[in-house]
Amino acid sequence: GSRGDGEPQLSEYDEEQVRLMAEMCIVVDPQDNRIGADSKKTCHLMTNINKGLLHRAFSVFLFDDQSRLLLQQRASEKITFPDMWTNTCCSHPLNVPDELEEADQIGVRRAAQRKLQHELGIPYKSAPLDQFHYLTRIHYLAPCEDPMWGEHEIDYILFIKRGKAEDVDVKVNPNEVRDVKWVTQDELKAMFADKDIPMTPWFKLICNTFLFKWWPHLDDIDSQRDEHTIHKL
Ligand code: DMA
Ligand code: MN
Repeated sequence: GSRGDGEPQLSEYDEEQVRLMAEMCIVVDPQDNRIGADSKKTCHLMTNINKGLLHRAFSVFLFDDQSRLLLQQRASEKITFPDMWTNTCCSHPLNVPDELEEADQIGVRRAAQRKLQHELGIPYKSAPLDQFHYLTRIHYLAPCEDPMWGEHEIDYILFIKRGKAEDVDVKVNPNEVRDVKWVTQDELKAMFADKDIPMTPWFKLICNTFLFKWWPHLDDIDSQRDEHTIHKL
């Protein structure tokens, strides 16, 4: 909640998640040009989003050898979108030299590797930088259930296909992730049809536009790439 003076009270939230609110995100214009940096907290407050503040993000979709997608349920500790089901891993490249590098989306790939490890315990060697397939970017805005918080991002979509599900060494960080689940296309559609299963807004948008069009092409996924367009969803 807020004290009523516009400055949100973070003390009611999980201490570790509050600490992460100090991370510095990359602020961009609608063409994804870097125009500055601001804290994760500042970037996710709807008061700032409503004034146009926009930041860079990524969404990883990790598949096994049977083309099943790994989903996660966000931890109850998350300040934004707690307990919702979503794609494998999402976060932000940070305003540090390694993650600002734009050639071949290398900064975003490094951030994806870092967060797969942090949220799901997937070792760096199991997610090599050159095995992420960058597909396209989406631009979306979505408030949280608590309307103080929200997302307004240019989101880089990354696909990565691994081997057997049992060999993808998932060890969840319980402060980030409550549950995980491997799903086929039909199983994901069934989850969507169940109104009692909460899904994040960006995952819904990607499912309703591109995901089921891309999924049959996993073994030739670069054929689906649209690297220049920023899709306004
Ligand atoms: C933010 O994800 C990124 C997208 C694409 C919504 P997040 O809230 O899971 O970020 P973090 O894990 O850094 O809190
Ligand atoms: Mn964000």
